[in-house]
Amino acid sequence: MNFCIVILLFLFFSGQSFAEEKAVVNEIYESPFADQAPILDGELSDPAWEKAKWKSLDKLMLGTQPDENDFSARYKVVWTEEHLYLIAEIVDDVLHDSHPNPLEQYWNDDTLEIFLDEDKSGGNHLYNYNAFAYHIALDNQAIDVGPFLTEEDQKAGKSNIKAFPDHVKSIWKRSITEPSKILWEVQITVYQGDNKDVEPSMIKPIKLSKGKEMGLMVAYCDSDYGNAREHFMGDVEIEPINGDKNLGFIDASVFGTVKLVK
Ligand SMILES: [Ca+2]
Ligand SMILES: [Ca+2]
Ligand SMILES: [Ca+2]
Ligand SMILES: [Ca+2]
Repeated sequence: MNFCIVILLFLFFSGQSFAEEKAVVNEIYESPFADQAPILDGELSDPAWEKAKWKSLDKLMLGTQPDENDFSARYKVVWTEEHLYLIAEIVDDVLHDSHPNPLEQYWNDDTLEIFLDEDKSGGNHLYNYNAFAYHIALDNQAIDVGPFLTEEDQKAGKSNIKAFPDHVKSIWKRSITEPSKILWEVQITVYQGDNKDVEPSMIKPIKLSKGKEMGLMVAYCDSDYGNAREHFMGDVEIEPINGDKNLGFIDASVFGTVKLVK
């Protein structure tokens, strides 16, 4: 074997093991049980929210680092047997929706994005339902992309980008005293996360129970002007690949972990 090839192979494999060694370990978020389910009204008044800890969306995944008036946010999660509940407290100076079609460039408008991998399998979920990336838009609709279409479906003008009204319900409200601050309250019905090649209608909701762990990453696409987001901020420290941290929309392995506790 050529000496240069041996050196290159050595560098390749030693680089791989180095990357594995310094892999980021994110803390598990412990989500408390809600004796009383929160009421979806964009307010923190439910007793259940008092039991949960805040987690910040302070990790830059794409674009430039915003100052705290441009964007800052934190969230909490609680659960019942029927639903996962999330509330996000978001400071965003400009709310902007430049693509009125909910199915068009939904990641380039102001969007609360919740990545959920029910069975915590990790792995590719871009064009399947191994995990969901719910893009919750300012109109409160949650959008994600699913499996590639057959040629027949494409010819019939069908889309593999879908809204998930049965999975996600949400409402947001501005603070009267601090108008650039909004509270966004979300109810998620958790659907099976082990489906790779099926239609959403074939995926069933599951009941939640104490001790369950799921893959979870929460993020926000901040778009204040123009037709693209300026910042994409999340709650999970991601090990970059070739400098790229925007990996969550493809690979569920980069998500953090939520553990349901009582
Ligand atoms: Ca509430
Ligand atoms: Ca902003
Ligand atoms: Ca999965
Ligand atoms: Ca914005």
